[in-house]
Amino acid sequence: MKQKQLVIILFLFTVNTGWCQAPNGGKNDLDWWQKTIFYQIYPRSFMDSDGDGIGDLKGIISKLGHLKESGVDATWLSPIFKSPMVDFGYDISDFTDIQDEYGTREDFEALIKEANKLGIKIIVDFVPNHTSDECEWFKKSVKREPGYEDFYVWHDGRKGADGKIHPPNNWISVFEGSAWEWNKERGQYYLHQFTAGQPDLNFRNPKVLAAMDDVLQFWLSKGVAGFRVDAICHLFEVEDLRDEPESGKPNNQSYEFLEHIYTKDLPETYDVVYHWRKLLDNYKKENGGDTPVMLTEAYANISSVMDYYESKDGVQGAQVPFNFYLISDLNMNSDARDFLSNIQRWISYMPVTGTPNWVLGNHDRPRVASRFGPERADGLNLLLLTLPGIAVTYNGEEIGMVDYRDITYDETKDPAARRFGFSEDFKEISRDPVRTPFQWDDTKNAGFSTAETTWLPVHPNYENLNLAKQKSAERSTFFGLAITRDVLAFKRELKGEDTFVTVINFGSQEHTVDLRYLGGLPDTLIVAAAGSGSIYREGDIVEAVSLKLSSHDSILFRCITVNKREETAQLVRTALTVLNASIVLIIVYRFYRGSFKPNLLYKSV
Ligand SMILES: *[C@@H]1O[C@H](CO)[C@@H](O)[C@H](O)[C@H]1NC(C)=O
Ligand SMILES: *[C@@H]1O[C@H](CO)[C@@H](O)[C@H](O)[C@H]1NC(C)=O
Ligand SMILES: *[C@@H]1O[C@H](CO)[C@@H](O)[C@H](O)[C@H]1NC(C)=O
Ligand SMILES: CC(=O)N[C@H]1CO[C@H](CO)[C@@H](O)[C@@H]1O
Ligand SMILES: [Ca+2]
Ligand SMILES: [Ca+2]
Repeated sequence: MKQKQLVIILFLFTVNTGWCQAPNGGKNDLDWWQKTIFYQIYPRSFMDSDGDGIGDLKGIISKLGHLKESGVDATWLSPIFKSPMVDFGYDISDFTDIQDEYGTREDFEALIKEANKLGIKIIVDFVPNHTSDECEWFKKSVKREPGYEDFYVWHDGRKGADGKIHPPNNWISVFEGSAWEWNKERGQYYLHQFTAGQPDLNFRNPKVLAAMDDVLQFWLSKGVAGFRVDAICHLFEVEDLRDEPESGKPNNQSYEFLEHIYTKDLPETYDVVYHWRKLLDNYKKENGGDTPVMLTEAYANISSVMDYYESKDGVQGAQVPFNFYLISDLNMNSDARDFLSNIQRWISYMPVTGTPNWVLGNHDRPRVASRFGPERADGLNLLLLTLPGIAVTYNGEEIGMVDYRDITYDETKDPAARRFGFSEDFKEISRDPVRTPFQWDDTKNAGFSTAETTWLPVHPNYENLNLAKQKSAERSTFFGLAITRDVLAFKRELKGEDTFVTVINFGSQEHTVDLRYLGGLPDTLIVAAAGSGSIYREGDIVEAVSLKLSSHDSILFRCITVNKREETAQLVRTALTVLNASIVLIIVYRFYRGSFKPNLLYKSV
């Protein structure tokens, strides 16, 4: 029942909002990033090519075909740069080199080349807020080398009543405990909003900004299609280092203990984002090629998030300020009304020039199947892929992977969880359950690695839940036909379900086609969904023998037997009420300002 509700809102939404009309008149003037799926790869857990139990770049290259088949045309990689791995790559010691266990710069160049051959774009993670404490910049700053003295946020500390030196204020790190660490060599505290191994850069120093600009230029010149900007809302802190007020929540070590009004979402942050957008735009002006994109990660209130799109005066910012509200504001108990208002809220706040985006998962949050229930995973995937705008998903969600909650303390790697110690409830905090290796097939380690032990254990459910199994089920029913050079039609026969027919006119001319070429169809078909430019509306009944198509038409039909027709027509008129878990096996469509994009979804078992 819940899935039915989900689909109803999805359908109403896609059909009834202004988003179905392209504001600029055509569907072809959409830029590549406006009609794509961004698929996040967590490189450590995606595919291991050399049997050391850790995923790597060559592994990713070997699995690009999966992305292609899944309809993914842009992928963003969690950090692959040199790092002591205190926070699994989010502590970078060299922003322009590749971590040995992931490969080499040559491997990265090969990845870009191979991906581009398949029409897949590579986006890298950009972590500007902090470096590793093993970064050369930090080492130089510790030594107060000229030019680097103020690269980080240093402070003498304050003398307490006990006569001892204490941190300069009460700020707490996202990973708990004081956000300040004493550095003996320099004899000062440094700020770290994350682990002590991740000192915050001082963005009030123009040299820091320039150094980060260079990092962006470097990777652009290597052919990346853009950047996913990490933890952007933590970029600035107030200059006078005022104490933050208490929130009223318990546990004075926990991040929630304080209201983060002086360390998060500061107005200066936005200027940096607008500055980087200009850098990307200038890069394109000077070098041509596809538009480089910026995707920003900020968990913040909605007005703050919207400012990442553009300034009050229309200065452009990130094309994709991640919309985390499907993650943060919905859960197991959410119903159709909750989803609908959540979706509408984003649209209501978004600037008219913006493109909506929908994020369902990442390497920090429990998996969709674990958050909403495994039986709703398909419904949520369908929602994600059919909402207007950009879908952002995390590797493994396409097969409905679930969190592996039984990782022991000994096996736990996440620093945020390890600091709790054995006795504490590290499981509540750990991000490892969502980071287990991708489940490719039912062979050893789910086909991820030939190693005896993998860096995180493979979920034991892999024998039943894996891509190969889902694909073999999926493939058996595909039948396609190019009826004319312009018109692609295919039908999907699903066990125990009605048959679905997809018709796409790729051309700009009108056509009249005879769908009976597909074989085994009834004389009449019912329109289940149609693009905004179509003359058809859901619930319309057409003759299979002569189907009129307008230019660039795209229609999804449902085949019904004559005696079921009235009953089903009524249903379809209301919504695609029966599009439930099993029907996700069909190729689903993304309704985007009138353009359809087929995306292959694998059914979770
Ligand atoms: C934090 O709480 C603990 C336990 O309640 C207490 O002992 C400690 O003094 C508190 N620390 C601060 C800085 O308030
Ligand atoms: C959103 O956050 C910003 C920055 O912290 C704050 O100034 C603003 O008042 C907040 N708005 C709402 C509606 O809470
Ligand atoms: C929907 O899914 C259920 C099981 O999840 C299945 O029994 C049913 O046949 C499916 N189809 C329809 C049309 O409800
Ligand atoms: C979702 C995400 O990327 N989270 C990252 C935010 O930044 C911190 C520190 O760099 C990481 O630990 C998180 O994984
Ligand atoms: Ca490896
Ligand atoms: Ca900062």
